[in-house]
Amino acid sequence: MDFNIPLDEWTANKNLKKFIKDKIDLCKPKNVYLCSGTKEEYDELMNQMVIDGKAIKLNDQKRPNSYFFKSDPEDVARVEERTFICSEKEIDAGPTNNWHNPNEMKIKLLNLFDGSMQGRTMYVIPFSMGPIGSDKSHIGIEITDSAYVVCNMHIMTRMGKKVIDHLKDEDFIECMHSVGKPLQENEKDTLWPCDPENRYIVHFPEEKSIWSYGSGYGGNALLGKKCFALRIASTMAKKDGWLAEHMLILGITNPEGEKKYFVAAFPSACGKTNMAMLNPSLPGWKIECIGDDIAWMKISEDGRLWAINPEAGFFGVAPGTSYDTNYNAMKSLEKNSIFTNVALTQDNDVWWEGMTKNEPENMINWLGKKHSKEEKAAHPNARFTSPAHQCPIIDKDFENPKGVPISAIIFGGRRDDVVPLVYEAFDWQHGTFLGASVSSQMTAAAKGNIGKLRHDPFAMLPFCGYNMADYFDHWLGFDKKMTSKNLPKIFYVNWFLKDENQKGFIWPGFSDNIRVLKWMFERVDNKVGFKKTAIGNIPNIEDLNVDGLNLSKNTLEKLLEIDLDKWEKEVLELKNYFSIFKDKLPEGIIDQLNKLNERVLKEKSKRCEPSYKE
Ligand code: SAT
Ligand code: MN
Repeated sequence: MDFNIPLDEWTANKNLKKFIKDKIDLCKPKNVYLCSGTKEEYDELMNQMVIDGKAIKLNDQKRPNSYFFKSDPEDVARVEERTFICSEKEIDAGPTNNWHNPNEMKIKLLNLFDGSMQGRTMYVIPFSMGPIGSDKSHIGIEITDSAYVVCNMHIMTRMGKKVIDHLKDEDFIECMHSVGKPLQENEKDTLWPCDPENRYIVHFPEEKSIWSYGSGYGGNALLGKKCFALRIASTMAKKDGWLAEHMLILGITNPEGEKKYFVAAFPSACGKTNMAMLNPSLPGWKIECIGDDIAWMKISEDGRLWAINPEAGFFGVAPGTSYDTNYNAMKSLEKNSIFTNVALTQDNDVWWEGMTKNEPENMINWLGKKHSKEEKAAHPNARFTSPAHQCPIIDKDFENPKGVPISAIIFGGRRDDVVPLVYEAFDWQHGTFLGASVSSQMTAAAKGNIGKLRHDPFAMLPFCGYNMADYFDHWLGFDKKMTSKNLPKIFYVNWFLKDENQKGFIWPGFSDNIRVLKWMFERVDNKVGFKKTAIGNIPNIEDLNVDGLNLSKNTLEKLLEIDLDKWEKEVLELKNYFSIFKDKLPEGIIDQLNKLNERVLKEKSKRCEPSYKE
């Protein structure tokens, strides 16, 4: 076998050498490339893809060192229905995951991977999720036949020789990936090889391995992201007493210079990346970004929860991103970035719906055709891959191996009504219940009926690698591991309330969300009070800074309204949803649901009492 460098020179790790040799025997590649992680490597791979017609180099004056890719139109997003958790026991995957018998699945995969890299290069990518050497980081080895994956991993992870040097005898997560398109002799490659009919994104939690076949796209192929950092890591976290969460991490500094870190979990299409990079509208307040998608949190000796972002880049949705909606994301993607399924302008730059008010003339759409006004120029799930350090507000502790201490945990969803702008959990158990209750109305960005409610506990629905009921249990008991004075406070937010006629949003959102973060910041220090309600603690109206927003008293009341009739229905809705977990549903969740029900009914009965006695 032809290697770019001798395997023995590259690593002395016996397990790693065996892993690579076994996979060569299985996949039968033309040659093997052991990644160094250098800029030269990245440039060479990109150059070759440009020569092969798979990538277009963008205008260097406008967007230096950046590349455009268009995928196969059938391979544009994660494929949840083709994603499997192959735990030994079916019950350990739970009702929210697709389970398959691990032995049968292995046989299926071995068949698919047998010879799958014929005629191709097999790349070996050592990568660290989290700063190299941090006690919170973990190492993976991805084997792939896609140079596009290698280049994306260059941006999204710390990868290459430095990880190998660190690995020594340590363990690593085995990540196998093939686009599933072996090449016969003299067969010409397609521009985006994949096998949409045979996609499998498979996780073996007990042996901590990932096998992904048939897709070259995002979370299906960049195995460090959702597959490792969430699905496999969540099972590791459960076992070893930490948290692997689908959460952004931000730093918030008040005008007095005091700083705190918050994490937040939202289902898709709730503006998570925008919040991670928020540009505050309140003078003197500052937001800094640690991460926009994933948080790994462990308890340190001080009894506090500390978080790192396991990723090194942003893999963000392009459409809707503009200098107005997310200035810092736009700055992050000004150079050294990869764009997938966006539109190409006539001067070789990128464009997507929402980037500018007016559409540039003569664009090529994501399908490679001349753009016409009737069609979308960019695919709604078009993505940018950009280095995190290019974000103008990247936090100074982004690379800190210790991570950052977390003061508050925020959950949220998109709801026209029912859920107020913000409320605080009574305690950790109640906060866990809020996480378990996360639901969001669907937008056009997801498959399904627009407006329909989708339950997405902790925004982890497609990402929890084990039985979600056991995950609730892990959270319910997690407070015991921390010292009580340092427990993060837990909040729930809804930026998406609409007026009675369901027309516009009544909260301005975006930069003005700082006003809600400010209240939370001050709640953490008990500097402001709250009003106790049946569902949780809401702000006293005077504590919510709405200066300059021109909100009517009516609107303000609506933002913080708890409609008890609607909450009675909400309790039933939740009860119905939680029934999918059958007898696995932890007592703690049942208890919280019952208490919520009692509080709502009690409040309602108070409301019905005559306000005067005859
Ligand atoms: O494709 S990714 O999983 O990386 C992004 C997403 O779908 O959330
Ligand atoms: Mn995500």
